[in-house]
Amino acid sequence: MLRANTAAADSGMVSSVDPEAEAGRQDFYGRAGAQSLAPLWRVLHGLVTEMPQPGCIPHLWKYADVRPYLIEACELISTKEAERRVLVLENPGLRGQSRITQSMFGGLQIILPGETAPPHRHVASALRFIIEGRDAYTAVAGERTTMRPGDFVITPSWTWHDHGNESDAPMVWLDGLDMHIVNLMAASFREGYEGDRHPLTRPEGAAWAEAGTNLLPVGHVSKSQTSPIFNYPYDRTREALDRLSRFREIDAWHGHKMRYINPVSGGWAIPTIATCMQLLPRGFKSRPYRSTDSTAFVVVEGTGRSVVGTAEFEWGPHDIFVMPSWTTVEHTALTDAVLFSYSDRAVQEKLDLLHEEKL
Ligand code: GTQ
Ligand code: FE2
Repeated sequence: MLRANTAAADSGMVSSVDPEAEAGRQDFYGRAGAQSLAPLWRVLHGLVTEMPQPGCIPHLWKYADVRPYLIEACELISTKEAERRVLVLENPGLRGQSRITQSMFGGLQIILPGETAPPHRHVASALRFIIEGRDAYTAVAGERTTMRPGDFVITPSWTWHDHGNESDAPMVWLDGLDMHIVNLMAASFREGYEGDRHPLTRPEGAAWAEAGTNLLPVGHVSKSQTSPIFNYPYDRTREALDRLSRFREIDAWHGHKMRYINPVSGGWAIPTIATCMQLLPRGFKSRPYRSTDSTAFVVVEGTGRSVVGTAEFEWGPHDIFVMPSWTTVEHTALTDAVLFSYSDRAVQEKLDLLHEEKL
């Protein structure tokens, strides 16, 4: 916002104010400023912009370029010291702010065999999207889930969570968090937990048994707006996409695209973060699309090309790219391709802010 203001001020686009007449107002501005007052007319159009002014820019992280840095980080710092060994995916338009888009955090976390990442909890909600390795676990609110590539895992707001890798290979996942939304409202709390692990109080698979098969226990009471399912396994998602593609007409803008939902409410799985998985069949070329939810994509399978605004990205498995707000995107799938994505759409929909355009 500040950046947009400054840029607009430089180009004289903040307002309709006559720059020549401004000279005679400087004394007033000085005295008003001393009373913590400022003239709106100098900043109005920078505050209420004609269209979205995303600070983030289109960007592609090739996993092959990123991975060596993750491995090197393992030699430099332990999970104990780091708490979470994560390299933040910093949008080049928003350097130093730990943002993949204006509103979303994105990072790649690596955990080696035998390591644990200590328990803590925070108001910010997190998603994990598993990229590499298999059979490490995360424990959330006393229940473990074993994670495999393509799984979408949720850490709901204010739930204790710790991670561990008892497999024989490194594990890497994408972390997506909403802490910038939480911080916008100064609503963040965080708490550490003494010890390496939080006690397990439920058997693995408990959440899935309760809510994973379109059944709920009689008398079930939702504790929050977050989905009670905290691991959406990739084999189920992939099968659904495959079956869909055999009988449903394809969407010209999105291919075969599914939302991850909270089965209790039908709403988004995480109340602040919209998450989707889409299948783009080989040869599919999407029609141009734009929306106000800046979106981060993770390539799960396949290869393709995306034109995002004026940028052109060639992507393959594990690559990550960003589509900024109100920036036109067109995807072309060179092979059958599967893309995971997340954005602040869940918030924008609830607040009636979302706009989209299908060209
Ligand atoms: O794994 O708990 O990338 O709390 C940032 C904050 C990961 C986590 C992040 C976190 C975590
Ligand atoms: Fe955390």
